[in-house]
Amino acid sequence: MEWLVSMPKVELHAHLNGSIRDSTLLELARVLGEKGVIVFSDVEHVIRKDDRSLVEVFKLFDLIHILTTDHKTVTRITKEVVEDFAAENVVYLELRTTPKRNDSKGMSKRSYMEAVVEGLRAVTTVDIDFLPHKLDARASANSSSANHSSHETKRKKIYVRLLLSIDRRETTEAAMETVKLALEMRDLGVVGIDLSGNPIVGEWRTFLPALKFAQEQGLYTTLHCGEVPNHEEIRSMLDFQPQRIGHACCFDEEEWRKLKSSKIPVEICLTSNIRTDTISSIDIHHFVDLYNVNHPLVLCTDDSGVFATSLSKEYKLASSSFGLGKREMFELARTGVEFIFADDGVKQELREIFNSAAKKLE
Ligand code: 6MZ
Repeated sequence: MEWLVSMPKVELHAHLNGSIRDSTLLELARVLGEKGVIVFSDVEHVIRKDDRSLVEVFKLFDLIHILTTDHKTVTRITKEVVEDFAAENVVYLELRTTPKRNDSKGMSKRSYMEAVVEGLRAVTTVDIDFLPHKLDARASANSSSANHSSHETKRKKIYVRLLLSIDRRETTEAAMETVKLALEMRDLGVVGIDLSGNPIVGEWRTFLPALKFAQEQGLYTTLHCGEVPNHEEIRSMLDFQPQRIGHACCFDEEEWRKLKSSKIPVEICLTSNIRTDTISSIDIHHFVDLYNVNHPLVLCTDDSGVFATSLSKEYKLASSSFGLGKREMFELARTGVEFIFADDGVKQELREIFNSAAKKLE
């Protein structure tokens, strides 16, 4: 496990509110319990439980959102989540979150996202690079000198970029609002749009106008695709040609063929799929087939808090379940760099990080 922790890794599928430390959730629940907003003893066991069905997971998210949706907390959890990923040598994190409006807290989708960005600025345990390089030449210069010094002082550095999620409960207008916000926040590190939320809720065609607009405007898109066997939707999503998809669990033969010929990279979330029973057992996980045919893949956590996992644990699970050694796991991590949504400058810097780590493997 030690080498999997120390190896550089990229995380491309992590939901902010799914990645919160249990200790933070319990602390927040205790405070709201004291204020009489919730009954702490009712929620404590829900937070502590780590084996949930897909339906229970979405109930838990509703509870988490009650605990976290104020500006100060959003800033806090963002900072903690980034620091936790950096602590296990994630060198590039694409963090996704659903911008939320909460009138009782004076929160708009924009102010929610500003609180997230505040959380990125608040990161202290590592150097963080979250602004696009081409728009911020000075930051880039600073970051490369920080990079240089980080090499000398061994201070860690993490690149973070943001994806704004559209929740499947939302309307076309609300989805469009999220895409417009993403466009306005490109200079603050927003690189794309994700479609997520309970897969049995909502219709794909509701979100299509907003997703098409995002693509036309040059935002990257990734879709939760095939978490349930909705074949019309899966085919239509593949026709849309997003830059990546998440999960790809419930595909039929025709859809596998379509996916493989499309070469769309798949964000694989092993523990999440097993815990939610989307895949009945690890030895029949589609990772194996996709890996064997060399389909673009990246291992991800999905919700490290909700599923009590970490990216290193996901690598360990893949390594032990599928018999992959050190070199193979390293190459798997390294290819993830090719599927990131950040600009080519970041990609190049990440390739260099992996190149120098590769020398130590030999
Ligand atoms: C689909 C998921 C998900 O956006 O509030 N989310 N959507 N499938 C999954 N697999 C288990 N896990 C998380 O983070 C929480 C939100 O991310 C989506 C859900 O919409 C959930 O409410 P944010 O930061």
